[in-house]
Amino acid sequence: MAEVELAIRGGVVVTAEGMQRADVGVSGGRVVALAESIRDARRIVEADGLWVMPGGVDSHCHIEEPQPGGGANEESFVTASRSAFAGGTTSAVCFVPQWKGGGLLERLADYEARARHAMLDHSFHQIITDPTERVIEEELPQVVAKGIRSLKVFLTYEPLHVSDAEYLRVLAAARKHQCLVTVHCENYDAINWRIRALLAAGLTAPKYHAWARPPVVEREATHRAIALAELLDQPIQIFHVSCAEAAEEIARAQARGVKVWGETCPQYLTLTAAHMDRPGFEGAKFMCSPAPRDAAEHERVWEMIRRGVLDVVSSDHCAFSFEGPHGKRQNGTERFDLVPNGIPGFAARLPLLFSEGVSKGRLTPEQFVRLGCSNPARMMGLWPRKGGIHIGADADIALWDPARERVLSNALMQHAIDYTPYEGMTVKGWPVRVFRRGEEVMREDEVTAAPGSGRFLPRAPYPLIAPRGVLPNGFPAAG
Ligand code: DUC
Ligand code: ZN
Ligand code: ZN
Repeated sequence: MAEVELAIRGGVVVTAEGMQRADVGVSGGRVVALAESIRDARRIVEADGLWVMPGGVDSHCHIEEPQPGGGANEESFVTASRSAFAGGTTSAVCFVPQWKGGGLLERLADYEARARHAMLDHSFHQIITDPTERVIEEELPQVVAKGIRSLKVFLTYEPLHVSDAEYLRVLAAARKHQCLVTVHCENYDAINWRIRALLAAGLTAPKYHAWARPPVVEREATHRAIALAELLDQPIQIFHVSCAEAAEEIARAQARGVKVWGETCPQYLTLTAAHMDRPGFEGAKFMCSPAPRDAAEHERVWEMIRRGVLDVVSSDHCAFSFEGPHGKRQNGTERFDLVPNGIPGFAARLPLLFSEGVSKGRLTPEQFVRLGCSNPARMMGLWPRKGGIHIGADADIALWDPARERVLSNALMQHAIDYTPYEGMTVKGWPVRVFRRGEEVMREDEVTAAPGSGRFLPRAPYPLIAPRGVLPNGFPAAG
């Protein structure tokens, strides 16, 4: 075998398909050899006792997302990249916003400029909040031509949510342009009705966030999102499923052959509504949507993962510091409904999934790789380049010590945010070295990648998101 640039030797290679003792040879940023022994290498990394796993793919994270009032999320592409590498993730798909009344292209140009500073490889979802004629007919084709193949719609949130008519319009456009549609499923009117009633009763503390959006509002919206996608024969992914009753809607549709997939996040496996009931305003640190449920629900969500109904675990990293003018207190502390939704979770995602999943016996190592690396890559059209360790793949590799125990702290997260909701939790299993396209970017918590070294990942049409060709009465509704 010709000399390789880098050999990772002596580890156990873990992929979605299995585990094997093998050396990994890397040249030109790609995996070029998997063999029992690779001796001829310019650089050798010893991985005895470590698991050699694909770099994580986080297909749902909000990074430096511009805000309608000016400014952007506190997490920049540089700080987010550092945090991602610290937690074993090497690629991410994040969001280009559209604001009601505005277009797509100006926002995209701004976002592209921000992302040029990234160290992690990245692609974009296009959020659609206002599918006007001009947006759909003139701008969307130009967005897709740039290799953006996933559209995101919100069925709740002021001012992001779309009506059913607007959602149908996005579905039809996605079908025409061969995109995936990803959906935030909660019922806007039901939540607002609950919020008004809670406020009128004087129930304003952070814990009432969960009371305003119980599982039924998620189940209803999940059912509706699937039914309308089925009407138009458009593949969709349901984002951040928090509870079994919403997942059951997905399972039923999957059993009918509908192309619908479900994602969940570590917060729905570890955090509970009780966290939002901490004294004072502390509960705001755990406030995200859908709301965290309870320990029994965590086990039901694990069961949905094991059944394959939920097949991606993303972070939904959407970070606001606790203190400061852009943080959780930006609209005061007196009303739960004015607190910005979202929690930081980039670095914690894979360690929590590994620890709660593999170390506690809920998942095999192969399942861990599927949920955190290869399935998100397949779902987003990044496979086979990302998400696996096979000949020709980008050499995005994380060396995990399956026995390393760590207590999660904000410093370990390496993000730009002043807290982590996982403070004090002990995890077993930790990524000790990370390579992105063959370059070592993290070693023992020290991130060494240069800002701007990340690459944009344009996506071509991929078979997973092709319509089935099954329409309720054969009438081609798209257009
Ligand atoms: N929920 C979302 O849907 N997006 C970002 C943050 C959150 O909590
Ligand atoms: Zn969402
Ligand atoms: Zn989100």
